[in-house]
Amino acid sequence: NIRERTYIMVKPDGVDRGLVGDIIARFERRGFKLIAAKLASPGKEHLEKHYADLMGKPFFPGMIQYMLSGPVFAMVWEGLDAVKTGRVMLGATNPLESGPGTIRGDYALAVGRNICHGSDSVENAEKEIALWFPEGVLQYTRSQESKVFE
Ligand code: DAT
Ligand code: MG
Repeated sequence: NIRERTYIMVKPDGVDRGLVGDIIARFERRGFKLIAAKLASPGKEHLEKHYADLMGKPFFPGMIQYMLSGPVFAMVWEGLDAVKTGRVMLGATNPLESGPGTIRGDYALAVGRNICHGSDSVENAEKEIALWFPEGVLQYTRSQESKVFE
């Protein structure tokens, strides 16, 4: 689906380390279309909603504290197989298992400081987009679309 959308977020460590531009550039040059983006300082309740599936895990409180340590950069990217391809570009959850060339494999070492978030299914992507962008996303056509998609 060339209209598939995924929610990608640079976490506080990534923003603090100045990696926002690089992460945007990777998705742009791959051919994905940016349809929403903002710097945000979500509260605890919002983050607990985002990570609701992980509530009860031993690392959950520490992970929420880390997510509250500074602003995040929230984005929605659209394009062919955006969810799965986005996850491949991020790398494995544990950066020690992320291949070089992936965002986590290039910039991170610790699972609790892994720089970025990406939706893990189309269904969760739609939920996350609604949670982070209640104001909606944009629709527009790029001039080079036919050079990127068949
Ligand atoms: P992902 O972010 O790859 O989708 P996830 O949804 O399973 O991974 O977990 C969300 C985040 O929680 C993950 O990016 C980092 C943190 N996390 C996961 N497992 C962890 C662990 N064993 N120890 C510490 N933090 C962990
Ligand atoms: Mg996840």
